Amino acid sequence: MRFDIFTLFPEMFQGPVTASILGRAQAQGLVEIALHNPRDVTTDRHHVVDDYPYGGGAGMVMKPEPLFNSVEAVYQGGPIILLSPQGRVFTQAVARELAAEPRVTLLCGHYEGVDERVREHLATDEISIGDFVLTGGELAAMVIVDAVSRLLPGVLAAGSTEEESHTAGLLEYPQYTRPPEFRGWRVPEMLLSGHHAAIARWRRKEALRRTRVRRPDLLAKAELSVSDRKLLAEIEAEDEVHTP
Ligand code: 9D3
Repeated sequence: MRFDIFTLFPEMFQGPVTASILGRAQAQGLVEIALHNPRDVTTDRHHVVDDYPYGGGAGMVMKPEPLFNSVEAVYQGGPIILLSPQGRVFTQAVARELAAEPRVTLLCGHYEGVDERVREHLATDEISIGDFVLTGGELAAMVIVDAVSRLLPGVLAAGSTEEESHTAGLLEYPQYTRPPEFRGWRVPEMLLSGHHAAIARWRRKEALRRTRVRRPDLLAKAELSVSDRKLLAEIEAEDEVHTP
């Protein structure tokens, strides 16, 4: 899969795309990340990429021409996503949608925004990563590249995304590693028992318990089996004992 990222600050991407799992995925040829700076295609003396907003107001707006020209110079199909606070919110479902594309183009805005004609006539999609304000679309683009790349075949160790589909829609169960006692805090005895079926049941129950407390919104949407309902009933009964 290939990502073409258009940004005035390509250096922001150096760490995240070369390190760790993304770095290895690129070295293996599973993911290709091409960075493009719209400033490089400007032909005016000062390589201007932004200008004052028509009608006045604070801040600068990204000019349409450098973005259109730089995209058109390399575009070979696929969605053109404008990262913007006004886009549809990025979720795991959107990540799965994008992972099915052979090429994705990401346009990073900076300053107070981009000329509306980019949104109307260049972008095919608009995505936000959540309701908080960033200084630009670069970190949002990195979030998307990371979340999408790890879904591609071969990027993660075998089995990692398998377990994910099994626990989809729930928070994760607590994890422990050695030592069995650290500063007097013991690992739950169940996990040391070697009783695989009982461990699986304990983990499922703790995932349900945690989701119920922290993300009741997720629990309401989750597809629960009959045994999940039984575990939840147990959790609710345990709760009765502790709440006066
Ligand atoms: C919401 C504030 N805007 C109205 C004054 C101005 C503005 C601030 C910051 C416009 C763009 C930005 C930069 N943010 C992004 O480009 C961005 C973003 C974000 O801020 N939050 C979540 N997702 C995204 S995707 C791109």
